[in-house]
Amino acid sequence: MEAKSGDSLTKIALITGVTGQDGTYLSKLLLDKGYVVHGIQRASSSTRTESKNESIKNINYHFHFCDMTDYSKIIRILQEALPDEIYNLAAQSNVQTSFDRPEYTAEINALGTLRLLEAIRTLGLEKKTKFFQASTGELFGNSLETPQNENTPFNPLNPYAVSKLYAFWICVNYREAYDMFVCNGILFNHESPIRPDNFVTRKVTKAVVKIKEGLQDKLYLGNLNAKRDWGFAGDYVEAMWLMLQKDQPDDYVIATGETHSVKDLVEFAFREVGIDIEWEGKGLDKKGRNASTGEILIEVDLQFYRPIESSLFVGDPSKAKEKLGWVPRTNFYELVKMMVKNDLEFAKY
Ligand code: NAP
Ligand code: F7E
Repeated sequence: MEAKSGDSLTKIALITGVTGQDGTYLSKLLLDKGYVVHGIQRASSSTRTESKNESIKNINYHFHFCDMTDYSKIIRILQEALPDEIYNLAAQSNVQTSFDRPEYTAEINALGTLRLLEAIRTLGLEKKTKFFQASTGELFGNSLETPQNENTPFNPLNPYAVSKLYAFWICVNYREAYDMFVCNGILFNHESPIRPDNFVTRKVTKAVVKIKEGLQDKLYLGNLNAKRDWGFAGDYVEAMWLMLQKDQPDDYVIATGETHSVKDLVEFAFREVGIDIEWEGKGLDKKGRNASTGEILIEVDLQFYRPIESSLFVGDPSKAKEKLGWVPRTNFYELVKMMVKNDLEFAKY
């Protein structure tokens, strides 16, 4: 099937997962740059409604209902949009959920990516359309190397990471086999005030504000010792765009290069509302007290532990810095501050 190719100076982008955290930031970034943006969202969005994404009010924004399982619909959308750039952000992106729904996770994350790549080929868009794949630092799993870079071997430790491993390699395969412009962004954790609260940063900042306001008694968490490399989503979508502006496709680690534990995150977020935390006990018996009142505010709950996980992630973004000129602008403390501030504002209404 041959698609007609438009010949306009205005660039056209297609974003899957446009209702998600990154989709929201990326659609704004591209619209601000003058792109026409086509967004794919599910008919029944599980996390957010379309009204949360301000971009949809822009006249250059067009949305399409489609599930990543629906190949014929994907074909029709690509045929209509004829995108210069595709950003594949749609995913079942929660690691914990992937243990409960491994097959669904593979269906969307692995085969969904394949469907998009095949649609590009089927429509003869290989030379027109550049493709960004939202890959993940979770690919590294229990890596012996710290920090992890583009040459670090993969060792995924959960169904989410395994599904993204397939997506990573099918992208490399289509790049090499069909000479397509395909980039993997190996993204480490990135957060924002619109991060859903089934991820630990938002769960913590929301709880901190509710506890401060007297609306919640305690915060129950899983592995407090896990260390993650947390950056700001607004910075990471810029890296996605930069990758597709290069002449040659490549894969890049996008990370801050710093790591912090969940315990650090909790301490810092509470400090932002004027509460100092003191810890006592070990493992499942570990508790965090309000240092002034002695009240127990944090407890560990086994249900938030994963069957297996890496205790330490930290990425090395040197290649992105050198080749893309990308550096993270927001550090961990600024990020947590931003999230707590947003939740405090929200608590007023
Ligand atoms: P997110 O907030 O969970 O957004 C995921 C998006 O995918 C949502 O728009 C969701 O739609 C959509 N989606 C889920 N299942 C779908 C389906 N069957 N058909 C169509 N759309 C579907 O994720 P994010 O944090 O923005 O992350 C964006 C991408 O980067 C994901 O691929 C994620 O795996 C990857 N990534 C994220 C991080 C991170 O720390 N944020 C790190 C590494 C990689 P609904 O709104 O309908 O649920
Ligand atoms: O967990 C620990 C948990 O769910 C972070 C996704 O965007 O980044 C994200 O995956 C850490 C883990 O994110 C709770 O065990 C402790 O060590 O916020 P999270 P994630 O699993 O790192 C990667 C790079 C992605 O690609 C993913 O799409 O926090 N943790 N206690 C907890 N985590 C949660 N969710 N809830 C807790 O109560």
